[in-house]
Amino acid sequence: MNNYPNCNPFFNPGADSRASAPQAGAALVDLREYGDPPALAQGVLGRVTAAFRDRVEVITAYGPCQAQLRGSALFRAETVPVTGDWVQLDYLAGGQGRIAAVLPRRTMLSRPDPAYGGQREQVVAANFDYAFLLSSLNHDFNLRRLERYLTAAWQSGAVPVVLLTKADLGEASDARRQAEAAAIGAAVHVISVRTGQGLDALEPYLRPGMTAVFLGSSGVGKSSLVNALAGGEWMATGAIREDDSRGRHTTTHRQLLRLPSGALVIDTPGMRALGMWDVTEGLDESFADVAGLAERCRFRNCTHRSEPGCAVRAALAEGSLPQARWDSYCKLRQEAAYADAPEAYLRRKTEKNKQIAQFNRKRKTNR
Ligand SMILES: Nc1nc2c(ncn2[C@@H]2O[C@H](COP(=O)(O)OP(=O)(O)O)[C@@H](O)[C@H]2O)c(=O)[nH]1
Ligand SMILES: [Mg+2]
Ligand SMILES: [Zn+2]
Repeated sequence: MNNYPNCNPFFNPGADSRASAPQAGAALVDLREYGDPPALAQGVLGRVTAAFRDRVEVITAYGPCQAQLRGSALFRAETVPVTGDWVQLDYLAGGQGRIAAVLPRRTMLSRPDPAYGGQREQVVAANFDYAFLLSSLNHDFNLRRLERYLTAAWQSGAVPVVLLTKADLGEASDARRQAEAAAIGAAVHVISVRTGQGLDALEPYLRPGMTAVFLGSSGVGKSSLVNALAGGEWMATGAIREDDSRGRHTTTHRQLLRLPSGALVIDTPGMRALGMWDVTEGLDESFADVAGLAERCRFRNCTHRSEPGCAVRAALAEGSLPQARWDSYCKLRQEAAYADAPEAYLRRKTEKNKQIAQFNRKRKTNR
């Protein structure tokens, strides 16, 4: 669908395309079919359908094309275009486009870049309306991971939708109940690409011009679902090694496709780990139950450890807040603190360790 030949975006069969910048005649493509195109004062507008290290594939009003990144983007001095981005293209003599600017993103999902030891941001995809969070119902199902994805999805600005996949392989009601409890405010659907179960329920999200990004571990069935919705083998899928429920990494880049319904979907390779950036805001949404409890503590700055009138500890004691969910919240909260301000976090931590060491020394000498 999007495997375009290397072609000139501004190609105008009537003009000498090497001599002059585009005077492209009739537009071939209505970009509204590719989302919600922003206005552009100059240059040619395009949406990135696939992103690679040094170039992108773009759809423009004059058809699909390849475009190079500017040198400064390669060295990450400026925004690196990702799949789903709207970009302004310049014409390069020789029949290639070049990215002049990445337009402001409406939504985006980012994580600490594993290639830079987590010190830099890696944007996974941009300008999507829905984040489909896929989790398979075989041994892959992991509530803690789902909580992570939910938090990042809320943070992205899009609407998360949880899809429990491979319903044909097992009983779904337990996982569904757990997912619904964790995914407050997000819809949960149980689906199977094998049997077609639950696919109808996705129609309301897949309206013309809407973009959905597919997220989840490798092997959960993202590409299979994209293919089922697209009605063809557009994305490669992998046989799964059932012993450890890990799929092979068959999807190697992020690809935006247009479905027959008119919706856009972005397929992504599985991510081994979804780190966290600046997620405090997303946390309070994905853990709305915990945040709500904390508001009812007697003390505003309650640490939920030993204060009287602590609503969190009360809920833990009576079991209405599961201990595992609380632990998970505390862990993500700690990571969020680190992501928001790593230096301050490390300073606090070192400070605390010093205090503990001092305390232990004192205890020893007092004995
Ligand atoms: N039984 C069953 N297997 C599925 C289903 N969806 C995908 N699979 C299989 O799971 C494996 C991984 O699928 P793939 O789409 O490549 O996963 P991705 O890595 O998330 O893109 C493939 O062998 C698929 O055939 C499903 O609904 N039921
Ligand atoms: Mg895949
Ligand atoms: Zn409290």
